[in-house]
Amino acid sequence: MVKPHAVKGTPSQQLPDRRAVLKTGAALSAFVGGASVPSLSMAQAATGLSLTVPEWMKVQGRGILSPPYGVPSPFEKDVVRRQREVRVTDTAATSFSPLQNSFGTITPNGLCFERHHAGVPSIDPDRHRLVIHGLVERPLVLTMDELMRFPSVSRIAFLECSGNTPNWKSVNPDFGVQQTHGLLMCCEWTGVLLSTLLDEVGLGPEAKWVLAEGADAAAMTRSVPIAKALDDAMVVYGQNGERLRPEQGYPLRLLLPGYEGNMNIKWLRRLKLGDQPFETREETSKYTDLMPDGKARQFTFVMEAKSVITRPSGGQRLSGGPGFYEISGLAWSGHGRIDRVEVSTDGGQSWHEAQLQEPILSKAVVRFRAPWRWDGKSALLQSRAIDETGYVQPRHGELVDVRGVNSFYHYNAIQTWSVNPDGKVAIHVA
Ligand SMILES: Nc1nc2c(c(=O)[nH]1)N[C@H]1C(S)=C(S)[C@@H](COP(=O)(O)O)O[C@H]1N2
Ligand SMILES: [Mo]
Repeated sequence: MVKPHAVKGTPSQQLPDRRAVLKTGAALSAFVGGASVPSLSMAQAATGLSLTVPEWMKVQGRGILSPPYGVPSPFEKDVVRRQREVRVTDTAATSFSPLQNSFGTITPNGLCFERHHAGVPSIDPDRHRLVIHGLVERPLVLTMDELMRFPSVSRIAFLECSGNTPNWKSVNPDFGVQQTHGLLMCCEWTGVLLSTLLDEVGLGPEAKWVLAEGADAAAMTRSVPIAKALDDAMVVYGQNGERLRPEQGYPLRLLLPGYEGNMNIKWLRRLKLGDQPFETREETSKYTDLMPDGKARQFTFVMEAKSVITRPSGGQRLSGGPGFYEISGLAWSGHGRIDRVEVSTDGGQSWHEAQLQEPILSKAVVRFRAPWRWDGKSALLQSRAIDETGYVQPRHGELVDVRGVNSFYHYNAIQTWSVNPDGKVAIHVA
């Protein structure tokens, strides 16, 4: 029984037809409508085995406040951030979010990826200050308490390091989605619109760029065009309903929705208005893309549309043999909303529109899902995102044709996972 494909934005609420669930091998198409689950668990339930009373039903559970700040079940101990290779230093280092274990769209605070150039400073919020100066009428020094008195806003936005997915020249056959795409997070951020603060200080007529500086030992700085500063830039102190985590910039960070991660200065202490970009430090001038003709693309701030299947993905296994599996993943665009996501199980020869989970927010991660009946043969799983500007996520060859292979940043091509007949899923090495 094949049910009509659910329309975009509507989570499937149809329960599988019981006989359709148990029916195997009858699917004509690789993509099935509605949903079904493997029959094994039902068979077990039928034997009554799963009705024995487990030990945890025979004793009282642990009490409240143990611990006062909750942590995941110990059975989830492997769902953690990881590094990709052992670094020489762990203060100038990177950790990756376990996207393979993610559900929905929000990254839990303890799993947000980390990118630090000089470690996580330990900042006393009472002694932290935000200075706004340069081409302004009334320079300002704000305490955190003062800053938090300004009108606030909350928005959900993704943040992706422009070094995410280093697939320009080759892929590492051992990488799963945590290693290939884990420099990505999506949080609900709360803070003050930068335009509100700039209104308070009064912008000088010459002000065209804003220098943002962090209070870490790297004193990381980036320059932000004034149009972005006046549009949707925020200085944020809240992350998913609590104060920012130290790793994410406690007590204050710059948030530039859709812009490359690096410009979202953490531990923000200074904003200086000027009439040109302030790029001075070597670290920031590196954020360019070297093109085949030897020229470098500069000011490539906006992260273009991208998507990846998180389940099934490299390192996972289709453990139930041939049958129904849900393909699920994430899509995002720094240019706005995701318009649609298409999924292929034959390496891009044919595409099927995936369901998008609402809400579909501008510059936020979207969860897509597509039902799939695996026939037990080799398959190549891909997803491609199309954003509201009409931009289509490119194939690797299309991207490389334009950009060459000398870039390091801004790789956003389609990712391929291969499924072997034994059920093992791995990165596809072309
Ligand atoms: N002050 C400061 N801000 C910083 C960095 C840093 O090292 N110091 N790293 C940048 C980089 S390269 C990225 S990708 C993001 C990472 O943010 P996260 O650590 O919250 O994931 O922060 C950016 N802001
Ligand atoms: Mo980054």
